[in-house]
Amino acid sequence: MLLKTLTPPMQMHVPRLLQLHNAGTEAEDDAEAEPEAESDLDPNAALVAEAAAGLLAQPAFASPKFFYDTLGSRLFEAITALDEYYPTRTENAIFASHGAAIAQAALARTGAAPVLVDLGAGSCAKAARLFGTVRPRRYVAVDIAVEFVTQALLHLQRENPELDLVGVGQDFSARLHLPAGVVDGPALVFYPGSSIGNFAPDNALRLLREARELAAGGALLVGVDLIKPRALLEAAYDDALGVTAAFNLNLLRHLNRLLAADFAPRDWRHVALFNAEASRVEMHLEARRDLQVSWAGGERRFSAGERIHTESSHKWTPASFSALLRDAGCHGIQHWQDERGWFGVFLAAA
Ligand code: AVI
Repeated sequence: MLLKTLTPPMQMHVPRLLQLHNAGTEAEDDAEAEPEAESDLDPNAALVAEAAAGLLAQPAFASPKFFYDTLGSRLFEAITALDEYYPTRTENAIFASHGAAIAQAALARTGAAPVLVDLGAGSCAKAARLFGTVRPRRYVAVDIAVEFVTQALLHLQRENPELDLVGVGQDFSARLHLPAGVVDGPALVFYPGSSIGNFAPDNALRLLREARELAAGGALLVGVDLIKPRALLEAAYDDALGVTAAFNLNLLRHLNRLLAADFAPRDWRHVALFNAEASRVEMHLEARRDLQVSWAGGERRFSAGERIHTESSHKWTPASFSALLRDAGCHGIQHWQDERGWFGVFLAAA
């Protein structure tokens, strides 16, 4: 017979989970604010209004946040395992080779035991790899997907029973602003995965400024995809297996649910191209034929070849991203990159 030895349960901190959305936090700050519109109070109504406005725009667009329903999140996980999609594995390799040096340099800026703030935390796996070297006294996971991050934190709590864990549900694409007291000393604000590239440069600057303020004299640690030959970039966003195409087309299924729309994914084609002038890979959905799409409260005709712009993924050089960090008020910038110079991990004092 197999006997299991059971160890007594360890003392655990229960993760604190704070669910916020940006309109709510702004209203708290501004007692004189106008009464909020219905869409400011109901995050779902705000998403519906945002999605419908994008479909009616000329040219039409949809925010990349509409990729990430449950299937979309799984498809993104699959993308990170593709041969063509180099960013995730290259960033991992940089941390594997230089993780100790990066942590040491970060702690030189924040002091020992910083608050570690993880933007777009998701499964929390990337930040968890820093726990051993950075030894944060608190880990704050910020993500729009509250349920996903809650599950991840509950799992992390079992592995790290002594660590103070906080989850914040927030769409920081509009504004990054955490509740008072969550960051109560120098912080290391971690934004991996080249997600900063999904912001247009003026918005990336705004987010970095907010992250610098949040770090309160600590530091920012940001993963950034770098410019490389067009063929490599376009293959990374249009893989041979069609996983990225499915990820892009799945946005239409998400809009169907959100807006009660009648998009037929088969009527649309995935397009990925490098726009060298704007230094970004763009993803679009292109109508295969003349068609009409309807949703609750709206409709639009699309001609064959007409596109919905679904994502821009900006690519930087070490010099241009360092300049952006300086414009955001950071200093003491260092960066580590892989041997091919495809991806950079930037550390900056806040
Ligand atoms: C999440 N983000 C950094 C990815 C990117 O590379 O821009 C999203 C993605 N889109 C297509 N493939 C991956």
